[in-house]
Amino acid sequence: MEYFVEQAASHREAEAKIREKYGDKARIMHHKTVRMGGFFGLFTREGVEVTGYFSHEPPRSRTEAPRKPVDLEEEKRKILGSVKSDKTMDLVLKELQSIKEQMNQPVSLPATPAEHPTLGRMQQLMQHNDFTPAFITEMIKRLRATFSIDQLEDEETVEAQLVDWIGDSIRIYDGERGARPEVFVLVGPTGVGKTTTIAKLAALHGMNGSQRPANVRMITIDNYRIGAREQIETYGNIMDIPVACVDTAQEMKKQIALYQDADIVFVDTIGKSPRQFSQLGEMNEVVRACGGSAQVHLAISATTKTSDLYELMRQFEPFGYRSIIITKLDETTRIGNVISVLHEKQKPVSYLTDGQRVPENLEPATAERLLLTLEEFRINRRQVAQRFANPNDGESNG
Ligand SMILES: Nc1nc2c(ncn2[C@@H]2O[C@H](COP(=O)(O)OP(=O)(O)OP(=O)(O)O)[C@@H](O)[C@H]2O)c(=O)[nH]1
Ligand SMILES: [Mg+2]
Repeated sequence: MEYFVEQAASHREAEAKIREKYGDKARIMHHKTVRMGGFFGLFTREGVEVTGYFSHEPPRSRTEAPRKPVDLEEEKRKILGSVKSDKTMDLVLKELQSIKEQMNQPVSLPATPAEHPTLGRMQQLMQHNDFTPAFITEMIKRLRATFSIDQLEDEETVEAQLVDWIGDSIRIYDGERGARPEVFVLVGPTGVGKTTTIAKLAALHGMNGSQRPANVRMITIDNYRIGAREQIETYGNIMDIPVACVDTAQEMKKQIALYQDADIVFVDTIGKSPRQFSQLGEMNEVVRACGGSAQVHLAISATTKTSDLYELMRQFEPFGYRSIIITKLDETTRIGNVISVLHEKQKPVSYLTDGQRVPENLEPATAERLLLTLEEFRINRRQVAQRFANPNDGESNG
């Protein structure tokens, strides 16, 4: 490799000069505007100074074996021999540094280049579905390590594998049974659909249409918002399920004790934005009064943007939530960011909701249902159903 510094009146002229002198393999590293010509600073004109290098080696083909480690001393001698002026010394040192870094890379890199068109397409598909950069990087790395260049030509197989891995990344909450009554608490930000989801859950478990109707109760600690109490009481009246309202930890303890005969107690909570931190703390006091065996679930809307998901999950962490309920799946077509963040935080999903209708628009979470929302992926429904159908099927309806 040899270095050069050339000056010319314009960039185009400099490039032509370089091509003529050093050929097509010449590479430009740096260019800057300089004053040229004149006498003692007078009558100078503006021009460009271009620094670069050219190599005598033939370019590497894509299928060529990984390059052998560079002999650093040899390269150093060659470069120092070719240095024409002090100006290039900095660039030479930088180039040496990069050669050194190349040497520190593992020599046995996978034979598959990152830019294989199939990998590019998989990346685009994931980006289109709003998967996070960290998730995309993880999956592309895995594909690269799994498939040879030849195998990457079969895009359909690669895509099917990617869909499987996305499915595998989704954890499904397998519930906890034993405590009686089972206390199911739903927390989450304002307007995410907590009350509607509590009503849907109560209907799913407690109404006559259920396989085995359970003895269900509802408690709300949402006494602050105008109309909140009426909202849940209306559902209770329609479904003939008792509803109690509590304000304090003391009242919650009493109410749970009164409901000892129930199978499941569903607890609706105050919709607070995570920024209203102190109120979240107060609410946590009341939630704790539900007892140690209460299961807390966090409701998040499928439309939440990635940064808010991280923030929400962090702010509600003190509640010790066991699973996530994804609401409003009907309001977005791109949920890659939700799948990515849940995977990163290793949080399982328990239920999905996809509309306002009670109780229809609720179902136990399955990776299958989430995979079917992916846009533009070729999804083999039968294969996905076989592999990712509800793991809790066959148990009681919840
Ligand atoms: N599109 C759609 N709307 C929903 C879904 N779930 C709830 N909603 C609607 O979202 C709005 C808010 O629902 P609520 O159940 O009152 O939400 P919340 O979290 O209890 O609200 P706060 O108690 O005020 O925090 C209502 O209009 C619901 O009908 C859903 O899955 N999809
Ligand atoms: Mg509510």
